[in-house]
Amino acid sequence: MGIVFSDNPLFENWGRPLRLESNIIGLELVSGELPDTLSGCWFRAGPDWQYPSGRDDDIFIDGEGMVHRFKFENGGVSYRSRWVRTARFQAQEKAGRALFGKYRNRYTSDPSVAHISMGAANTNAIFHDGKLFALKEDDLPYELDPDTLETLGRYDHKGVVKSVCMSAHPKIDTVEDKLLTYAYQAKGDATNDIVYYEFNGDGALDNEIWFEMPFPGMVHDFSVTPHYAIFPIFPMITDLERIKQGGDFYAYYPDENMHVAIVPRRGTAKDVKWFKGPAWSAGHMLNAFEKDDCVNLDLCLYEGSCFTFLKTDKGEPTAFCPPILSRLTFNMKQHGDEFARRPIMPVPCEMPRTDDRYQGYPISHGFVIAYRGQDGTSALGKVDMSTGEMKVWSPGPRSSIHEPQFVPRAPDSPEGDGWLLVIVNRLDENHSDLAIVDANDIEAGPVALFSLPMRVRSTFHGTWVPAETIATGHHAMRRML
Ligand code: V55
Ligand code: FE
Repeated sequence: MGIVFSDNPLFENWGRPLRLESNIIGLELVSGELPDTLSGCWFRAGPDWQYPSGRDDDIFIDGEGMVHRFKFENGGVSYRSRWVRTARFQAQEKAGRALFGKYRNRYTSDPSVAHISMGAANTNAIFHDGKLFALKEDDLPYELDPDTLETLGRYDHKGVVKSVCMSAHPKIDTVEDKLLTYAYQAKGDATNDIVYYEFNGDGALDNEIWFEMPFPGMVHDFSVTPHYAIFPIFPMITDLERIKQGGDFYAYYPDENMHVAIVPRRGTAKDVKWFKGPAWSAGHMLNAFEKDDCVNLDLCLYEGSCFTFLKTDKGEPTAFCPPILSRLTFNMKQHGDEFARRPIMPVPCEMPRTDDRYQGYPISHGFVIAYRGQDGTSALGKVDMSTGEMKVWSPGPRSSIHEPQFVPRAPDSPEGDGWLLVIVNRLDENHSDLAIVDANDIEAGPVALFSLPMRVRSTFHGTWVPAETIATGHHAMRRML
């Protein structure tokens, strides 16, 4: 029989499934010198494809999760990658073939796995309460051994979690040592329920707020400030009848609105303040902060569908629109439900990140993947949040980067003072590099550049975990306000 992937462009060139579990002890240093204060692990997650699906409609946000770890130790860097052995992965491994259907549509799966979650654990890797988790928003977290990356099993937060799934975009408060997270469609496919959870540093549930969205939309990411949790709900909607008939999990509804729920972190469902806007969308939030009577949310905003592979509710294709870093401003004292929007920076960008110690507070800089060509190349961008000016480090011709990771120089260094870790794809050379860039001077290029002998297949999101946090199980960063 053999393994044959479809001729979907998704699987061509850089997208070719890699399906490789790696262990490289000591990456090759190409140039520069590793800063000697870097000690810890960078965990990331991304999709790969365990088996060909036999369909031609696979999309890039599907595929079985692979966790990746760059370990910075004793002046060198090692790399390891492992599949997440989800229930889905194990069932397919046993059968020796793909059993699960199209993205999130359980009705297109093999009947033998109808009762098994489709969760692929492919979106993010986080660390809290001494545990490493691989996340996908349609399933509970999978716990992994941070040392071996072996899968330990599905995690329900010591039995307290009643939602059937958990977001892949929690916020970790690395100063208060808290996990702030949520689930959407939290009672199952196409349900309107959102639940917000706060967990303490010992994993105990500290707060839980349930409320309902106006429709079962997509809530891929959210944001937090000291007093609020902010949930943008986009008109990419799940229709149970459509998925039962084998249709797509989300359709884009251009005649619907985006909604934003601002939830007091110590409030209840009746304290939620609602705002409403055009049929815009976004995957990812940069940051939010409170100022005077307002909550500000900075995000990579699309004036339409953020996914070109989605169809509209009428089955028409969706138009491409660029992600523009924008600020939405919500006045918490006003009576109406409108909000203001202003662009921050004109260059399309995605995967926005910050010095995460300052999530929820006004920040001076954001770090992004900046898209400047149509040829698949990209660059590292550092955006000045007060002027909108962007500084760029371009990794060179025929190269692209993964989401950057900020690492503070020290637990108490000022905001934005630290390093950026960047995986660089050498698109024509079939391998990846690891660049370490000084966040204070990204235009100077990497202070250290390491080379891998193979590709790191594109990853979505990840987390830096200092060696001390891995050892103690607790986050111990400082915020200098
Ligand atoms: C997104 C990503 C996903 C997903 C749903 O970027 C939405 C948005 C990586 O997987 O399943
Ligand atoms: Fe994401």
